[in-house]
Amino acid sequence: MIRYSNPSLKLENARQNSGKVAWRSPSNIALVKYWGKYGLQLPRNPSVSLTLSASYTETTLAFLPRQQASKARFDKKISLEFYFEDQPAPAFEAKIEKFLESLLPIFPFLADLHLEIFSHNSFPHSAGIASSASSMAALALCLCSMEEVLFGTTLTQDDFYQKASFLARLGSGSAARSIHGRAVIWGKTSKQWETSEEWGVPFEALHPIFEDYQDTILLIHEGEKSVSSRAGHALMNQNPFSAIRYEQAHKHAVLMLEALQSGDLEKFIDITEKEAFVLHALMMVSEPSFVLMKPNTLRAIEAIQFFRQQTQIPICFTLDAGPNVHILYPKSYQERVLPFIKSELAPLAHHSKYILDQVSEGSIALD
Ligand code: 2P0
Repeated sequence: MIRYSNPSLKLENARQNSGKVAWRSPSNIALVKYWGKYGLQLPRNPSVSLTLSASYTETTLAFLPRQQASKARFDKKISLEFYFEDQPAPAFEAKIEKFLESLLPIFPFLADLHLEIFSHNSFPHSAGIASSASSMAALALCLCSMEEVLFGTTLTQDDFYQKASFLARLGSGSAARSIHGRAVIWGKTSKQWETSEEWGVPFEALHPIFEDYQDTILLIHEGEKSVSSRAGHALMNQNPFSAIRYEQAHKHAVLMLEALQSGDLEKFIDITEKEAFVLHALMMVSEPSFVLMKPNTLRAIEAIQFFRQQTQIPICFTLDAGPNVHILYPKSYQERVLPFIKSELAPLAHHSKYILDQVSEGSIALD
């Protein structure tokens, strides 16, 4: 039984049968990493993230009865046109089509519609910034809004976001966390916080220092990764260190939430950097092993740690599944940190490029 399935959601029962909805969803950066999954995109350990703002996907979903669409496909379960950056994108379209097909038990009305999806990112596709989180979150929110347009509002706001996070997770695990703003937990934690493996929940007790925390993303290397996240997750099943890792991640999640609540930056930095290192260490001991860091990733890490030691400024780094370096620091230190980034870190980046990002409110509906 799939959660949220409702066979009565047929187009013949809809209040109106066409419309257009749009959402902007930001990317997120994990502090405690999701790496290893089971079943239907369920995480092997809890993860904790900060939601960003400058790096986002905007998605518009237009829908009308399949019978009325000139470009409708009647040979497929889902009739879809997908445009990325205003161009037809067959590879993405195939992925989205498969995803939407898997959602037919939840949204039976998809079978009777023709969908046009337009999506674009605020960051270049080749920048090496994960777009699956922001794009799947925006799509999931569009689907939930479409359901409201068709059948009226039946969910509370909290339940609406929970459902969107659940759907986003089915598309891409980390997308479950991009629905909400600020700090988000996904996966069961051992402490008092109410969390779920099926959707992300906002961390309500966040210390104000993190509400506008800075994340400057140093674009060390642009281009496709040699190993996809999907393949990386799968390799955790045979990784000899996986059991120890999952136990550690549970402990780190609790410690991280404590730091996020108390504003203890020493603890925050300690766990954040350990998590970045362990993620890449797990890749290096996978069978087969792989390395996603580049020489300049390590140079940047060394420079950040040296700068922290010299200045006592609470700056630290984290890494996603790729070579780019996320530089994290409180906004109040921006004036002292930016000259350091410009002079010492930017030269390590591809074409000296970096993105100034910060923690945000989360996804927003667009007109
Ligand atoms: C994370 N990453 O917690 C971890 C840390 C990358 C490094 O989640 O297969 O794109 O779509 O569920 O979410 C990247 O993996 O993987 C990821 P799928 P996803 O952010």
